[in-house]
Amino acid sequence: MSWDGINARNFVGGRFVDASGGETLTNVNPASGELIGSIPRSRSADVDAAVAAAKAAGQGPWGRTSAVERAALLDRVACLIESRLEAFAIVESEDQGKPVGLASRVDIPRAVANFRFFAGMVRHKEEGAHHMASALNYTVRKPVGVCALITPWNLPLYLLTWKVAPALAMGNTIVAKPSELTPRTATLLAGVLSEAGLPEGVFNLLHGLGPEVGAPMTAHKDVKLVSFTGGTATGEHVARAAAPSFKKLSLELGGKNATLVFADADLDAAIEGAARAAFANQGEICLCGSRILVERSVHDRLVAGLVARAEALRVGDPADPTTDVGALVSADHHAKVSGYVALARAEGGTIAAGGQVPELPGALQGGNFLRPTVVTGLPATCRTATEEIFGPVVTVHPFDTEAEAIELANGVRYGLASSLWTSDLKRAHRVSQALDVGMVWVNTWLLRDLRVPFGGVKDSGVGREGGKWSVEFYSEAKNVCIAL
Ligand code: TXE
Repeated sequence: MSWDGINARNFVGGRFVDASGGETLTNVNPASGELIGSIPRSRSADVDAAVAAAKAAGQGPWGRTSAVERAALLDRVACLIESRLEAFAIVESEDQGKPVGLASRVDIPRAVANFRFFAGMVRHKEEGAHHMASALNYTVRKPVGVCALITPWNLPLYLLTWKVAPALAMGNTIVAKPSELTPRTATLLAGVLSEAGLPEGVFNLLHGLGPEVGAPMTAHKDVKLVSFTGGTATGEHVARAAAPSFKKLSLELGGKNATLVFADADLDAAIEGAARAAFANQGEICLCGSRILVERSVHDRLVAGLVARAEALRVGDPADPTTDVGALVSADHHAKVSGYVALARAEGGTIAAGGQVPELPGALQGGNFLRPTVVTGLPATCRTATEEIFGPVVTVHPFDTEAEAIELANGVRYGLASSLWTSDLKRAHRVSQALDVGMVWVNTWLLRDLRVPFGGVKDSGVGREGGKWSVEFYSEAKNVCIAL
């Protein structure tokens, strides 16, 4: 790969380049605070160049490739990432702070799966026909054009490839912007796409800050589609910038997801599931269950089990394969999450587990670590229990009736996902229907089938991606009506 392994580079028109102004930002290892390289600080001029390259590539041979050719290319990309899984996992862990074991087991295999899945999807895609007495309609799906793909720092390669794979499968061209906090696996991906034979200009990558690169991308007149995953406040800016030129838009934003535990649940399984939902990836997943609503009769048992699990988690060096919880992504984010622990105390909560920075040896003392934290005794309506914290902090609230549980679950501005633990099948259906969210898991959490719709309601976003929803989003339907 034409990449030195340290510094992230832009990739424009098939070449690795620096930002046109030569400016750079620093890339810091969140587990130590040490500098690990530099990142191009791109500006509007770089956006113009990348969009021009993407537009030209769409008008070239790429625009005439068949779905079968594109599927073969995606399969080659999947194999190349898979063959370097360990290198990708190490880089992801160093940039993000997540345990390398998690990156090897989940993030990078999922990136591989995204390419394989959309290769299969486009290979087997069917198109519609509608017969009339005097005519035949058939509907084809055409590429949308230049897609701006903007991704966050929590699952860097996983979320980027969730957008890149279907966008390429449907014949589009891309300008991608990963988070400035986690730039390097996107740079590795650019090299892999090129090696797999993707024509120049089809995939372009820009690094830099949101307002300086993301904003001009979303407003650019030649960008026809924007897919954004990130914070809700940023999502508002993106929606405003995209609106005047009527771009296709998908926003996957924040969450404050409820884990609902009923007394009839298998409590051991529920505790295990609730702990995983609270602390996986340091709680930095939009789907994390950051508030647990539990039927009062099992509240104390659940809290005891959750505290025991939280305390058993090994917090420490992300490079150690036995680590369960790594570092938060940045010092700023650590300050934000720690601020919520202080707020929980001020709001009258009891810190039943965690709440403090662990003592770690050597360079790790400069890292952004926080012990998995369980807070009890807070009203479910307070700020700690309703605002997105996005860290290893979970609040637990008792309820008395099913109706109250549903009301509490729906009582936040977000509506991304819920997980529900019960052994009563009728209750499972009833509560699932009543929850104002895009996704419900029953007696499990984060079990993903790439064919199903992914996305949220309320302030958690607009639109769905996944399976045929991605195929539709990353293409334009065109109907042809032929008189017979
Ligand atoms: O995300 P941002 P931040 C939540 C979480 C977190 C908060 C803020 O609560 O604490 O959001 O995180 C780019 N136009 N989530 O500030 O800013 C930015 O460079 C276009 C939830 O780090 O939303 C990055 O590439 N793009 C979330 C991407 O947007 C802009 C994951 C996301 O960054 C831009 C991350 C602009 N004006 C944070 N400003 C989830 N849903 O998974 C920034 N960006």
